[in-house]
Amino acid sequence: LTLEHELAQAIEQDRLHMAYQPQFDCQGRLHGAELLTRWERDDGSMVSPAIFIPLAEEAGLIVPLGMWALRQACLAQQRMAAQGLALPLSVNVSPQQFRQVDFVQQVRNCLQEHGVEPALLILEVTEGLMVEKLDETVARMNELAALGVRFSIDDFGTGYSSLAYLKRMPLYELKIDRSFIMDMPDDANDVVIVQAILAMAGHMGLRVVAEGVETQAQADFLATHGCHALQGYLLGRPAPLPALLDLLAAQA
Ligand code: G
Ligand code: G
Ligand code: MN
Ligand code: NA
Repeated sequence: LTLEHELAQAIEQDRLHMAYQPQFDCQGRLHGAELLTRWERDDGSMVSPAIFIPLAEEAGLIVPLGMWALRQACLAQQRMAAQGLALPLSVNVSPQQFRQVDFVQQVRNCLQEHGVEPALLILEVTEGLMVEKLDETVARMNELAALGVRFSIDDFGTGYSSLAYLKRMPLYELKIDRSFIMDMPDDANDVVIVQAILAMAGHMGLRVVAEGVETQAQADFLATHGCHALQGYLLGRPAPLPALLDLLAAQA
């Protein structure tokens, strides 16, 4: 059995797992969570998403995998609602999934079936989405935004997005890539880049999440410079849903 076939089976048989990484605002309040797919093989070994996400993209499995992830977000919202809780959840959407003709319909159905408020769903897209068919991309984003779904640009700063294109998109948030956060605040170049992103986002009315926050010095710098939310090992690792529900219930 090739790794590709194994992955196809794991998706089909609902044997992937979802991890939830919390995001906190700079006052320390839980503000949202990102869903990160995990794959444990039958022999108990974990396959890194750095391996299986590109594999899924090459094998055309990213569409069913992405749908599975979207459904996990809706199911998680259902569970939270049952406890009187709500928290925006961010799901990664690869360009291939976004470009499916029925993507808008799939998202709409998934929200409706689970009775989920669209504003509680944040779709994380990458700058790779902007490389081609920009008019179609923007039109589709607008359709989803009209439903109330929100968009975040993931790994911001690492791709090829032109700022002119960014301005045309119905965006809610930018996520500063971990590579810019890693060596802060010691690296003067990274400090300047992060400050520039924060200033630009502020002028564009966008919220900013910093990814990969691992040290208190990074968190302090980001809070001081107006970053809205922090995600990273300093604040919380990706963990199963019950851990997130406990965090949320504890501050309700
Ligand atoms: O923890 P981390 O190793 O989970 O994730 C590595 C990469 O895999 C990240 O770039 C993340 O965006 C991506 N990833 C994780 N889960 C999903 C998913 O459900 N769909 C897509 N498209 N990418 C994912
Ligand atoms: O979707 P994206 O490419 O942003 O995926 C986030 C990735 O970063 C996931 O692989 C997640 O497990 C990982 N991650 C989250 N927080 C940290 C952190 O503080 N440090 C490092 N090194 N990785 C992190
Ligand atoms: Mn992401
Ligand atoms: Na990212």
